[in-house]
Amino acid sequence: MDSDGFEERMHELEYFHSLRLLPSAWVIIRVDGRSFSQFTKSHFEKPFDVEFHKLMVQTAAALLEELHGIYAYTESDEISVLFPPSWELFDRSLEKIVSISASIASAKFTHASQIVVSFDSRVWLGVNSSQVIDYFRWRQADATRCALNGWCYWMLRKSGETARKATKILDSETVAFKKELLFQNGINFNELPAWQHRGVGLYWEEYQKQNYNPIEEEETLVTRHRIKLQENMPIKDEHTEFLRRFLNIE
Ligand SMILES: Nc1nc2c(ncn2[C@@H]2O[C@H](COP(=O)(O)OP(=O)(O)OP(=O)(O)O)[C@@H](O)[C@H]2O)c(=O)[nH]1
Ligand SMILES: [Mg+2]
Repeated sequence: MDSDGFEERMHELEYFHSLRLLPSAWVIIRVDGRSFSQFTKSHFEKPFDVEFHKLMVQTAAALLEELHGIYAYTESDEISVLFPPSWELFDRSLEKIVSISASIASAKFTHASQIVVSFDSRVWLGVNSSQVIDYFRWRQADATRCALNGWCYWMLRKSGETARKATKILDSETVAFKKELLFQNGINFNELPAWQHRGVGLYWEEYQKQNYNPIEEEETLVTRHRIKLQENMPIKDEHTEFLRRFLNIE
């Protein structure tokens, strides 16, 4: 069959399959729920639902575990997972990384919620650790912006505004106006649960476990790893300090 190079010509048209992530770059995969503004409307509390948040945390943990990430951050319907420059999973094949991360997220969320959902996925590359810090500061700022807009949007809708009018008001108003709007309606934005406006982080921590050794007939202490959830994310300089612990392997 392959005598005329047919097989080879067909493979050549899998044009992107040989594409690899830049060697030695930091890698972040970001998955994002597809059309979640529609699907969450009928299944979850607006603008935020703690059950939805827990599903996102479970999905982030699955990605961290299965892809061997070092840190994950989730806010709203998105999850970012960080990998060190030495990460070599799937031989750094772009197609594999993007498609498998999207399928892990879709499968995990669907299985945990019993609602069929899908996630898209993309790759971000950073040439040094300060770009990685910038990346997570950027996503945290996005969390704050989305939380403020989400709270205001539903406040305006409840007070009788149409979807179009509420969106128009939010597009043109300042942060101060939006915070004041919430305040006048009994909500202090800065006192909302931190996961809503700062997102949450997940990382590996070491712990000691008692282990019985039947040959030696004695108890020994062994070191294991488990995922730790950072519910109360630091901000500004403290956020940078917090992130540095994952970046000292460069
Ligand atoms: N009800 C509810 N919705 C949420 C919650 N967290 C996130 N969302 C929704 O998820 C949406 C995420 O925004 P986008 O990713 O920009 O919107 P999308 O509809 O998923 O669009 P695409 O990602 O482009 O497919 C928000 O606008 C919210 O509507 C939550 O806790 N409760
Ligand atoms: Mg989305």
